[in-house]
Amino acid sequence: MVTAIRFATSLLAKIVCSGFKVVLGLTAMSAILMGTAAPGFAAPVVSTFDASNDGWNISGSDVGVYTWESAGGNPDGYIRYDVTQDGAGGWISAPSQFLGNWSNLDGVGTLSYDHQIFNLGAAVFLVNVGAIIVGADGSSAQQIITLDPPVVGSWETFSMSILEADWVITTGNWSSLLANVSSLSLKIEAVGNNDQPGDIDGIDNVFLSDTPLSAVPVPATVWLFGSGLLGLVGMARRKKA
Ligand SMILES: [Ca+2]
Ligand SMILES: [Ca+2]
Repeated sequence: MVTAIRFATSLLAKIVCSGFKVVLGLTAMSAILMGTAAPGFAAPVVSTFDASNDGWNISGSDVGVYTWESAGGNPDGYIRYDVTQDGAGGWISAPSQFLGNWSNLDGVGTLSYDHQIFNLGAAVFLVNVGAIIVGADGSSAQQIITLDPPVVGSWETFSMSILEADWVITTGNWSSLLANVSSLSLKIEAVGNNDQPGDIDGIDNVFLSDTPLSAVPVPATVWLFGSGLLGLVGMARRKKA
């Protein structure tokens, strides 16, 4: 009897041990498989600027003053740029949490932000906003949205699909750009002023999502759509739910 129990215990130990080896083997194999796949972008990421500038680069050699404001945004904190005169800059640059491998956002992702023109300034000849992305390989793409006529004094949301057809590739290649995005810049200075006294602008609620534009869930406090069509999509979704 004792021998039988010893045998059964030993057999059980062997089975557990070999099962453990199989588990170990599978774990090692999946680790190898996972190791070969490039890590995707952990979307969504958002900057509300409510507690700080959230690591965005708002310095620069421009003719104007960048500040983080704790109130007056959409809501609360935001980034503000008071342009004394047109300069070479007028862009703010994203911190590392917005950068990296965007390949999994290709064709499905959405980049959006809120912008307000507080003051147009003098001699207005062009008003636009938009984004530039640059890859570690030197590839770059931009999407510029012309505002005609511009809305002054209220927050507007601008949303861009991460879709090659929507961007102008200025250098290199879309796929290799997305494989390692090393820089994302948003145009905060919206108004061309022909070197006359400049515009005053703000940016709030930068949002990078892995969800298509038409399916982005919309917290009402963050998303005040500039587009009536998008507003209708949002309403349709709420009705269904
Ligand atoms: Ca805010
Ligand atoms: Ca300007």
